[in-house]
Amino acid sequence: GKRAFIAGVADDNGYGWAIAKSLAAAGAEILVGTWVPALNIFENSLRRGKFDESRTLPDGSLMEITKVYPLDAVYDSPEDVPEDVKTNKRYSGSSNWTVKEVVETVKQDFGSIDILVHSLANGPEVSKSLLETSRNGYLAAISASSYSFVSLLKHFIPIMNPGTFLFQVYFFRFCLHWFKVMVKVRFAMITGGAAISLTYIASERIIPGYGGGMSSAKAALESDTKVLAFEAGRKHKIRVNTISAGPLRSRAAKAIGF
Ligand code: ZID
Repeated sequence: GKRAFIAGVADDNGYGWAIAKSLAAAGAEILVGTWVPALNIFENSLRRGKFDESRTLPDGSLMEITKVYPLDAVYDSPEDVPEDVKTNKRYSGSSNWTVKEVVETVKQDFGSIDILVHSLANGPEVSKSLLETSRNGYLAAISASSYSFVSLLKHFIPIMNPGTFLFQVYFFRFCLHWFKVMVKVRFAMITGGAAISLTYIASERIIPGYGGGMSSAKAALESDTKVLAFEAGRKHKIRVNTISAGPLRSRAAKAIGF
């Protein structure tokens, strides 16, 4: 079976949770990365069975989350963490939650993963129009929503199982009379390591209300997906994609007021 790490699960309302369930139903082992300030509530709710109903898979069994990793994807390594965050009560109770440390811990625990899911975003000034957005708000949106994917992929790649290229041959027409066989050959990378993130159409079209630099962050995420697919595909045989999501009443969407 495959092993998936899903970054950005802190309750049972978001895309991360739904993706985790689909992967679990398909037989994958599930690891999740949960934002440090949300960790306690999430773990307590899991333990108390609050998610048992929504953990139910199509075959009636419950999705097992093998391990929950505390994660703050705006910090790459401990040196990047400012003093006030380090000493913050919500952070000081957990350890090894920077991207680099999370990947090191996953490596120690399991050795490798096959699937990386990035289902996280944060824009502190999302309710402000772009014209009203401060530099800090803009950079924070890009850091949490775009660079977090670059960072997670960069750190996970060394422990991601590479894909293999497969020749696919289709006989899509066979005419006995003429002995005419038309063959289509495709050279495709269809197995192994894959990374995916979630984006939003506000990257391309004007969606009033999706402010604070979040539209910019999604535009960066989409462009990065192409560049990273090229780089990670060539060098490491890992696929990189993003899905432009429809509306889902998650915690993040409620914060935007959508
Ligand atoms: P969610 O709240 O379940 O997930 C976001 C997670 O990110 C939360 O668990 C946070 O704790 C976590 N997080 C925030 N900051 C950090 C950090 N620094 N480190 C680690 N974790 C952090 O919300 P979700 O499921 O909506 O979001 C998942 C992904 O889907 C995000 O990339 C969204 O931008 C994306 N997405 C969601 C929607 C939606 O409707 N829910 C849409 C498009 C994309 C969308 O906004 N019409 C109107 C709106 C939309 C689509 C159509």
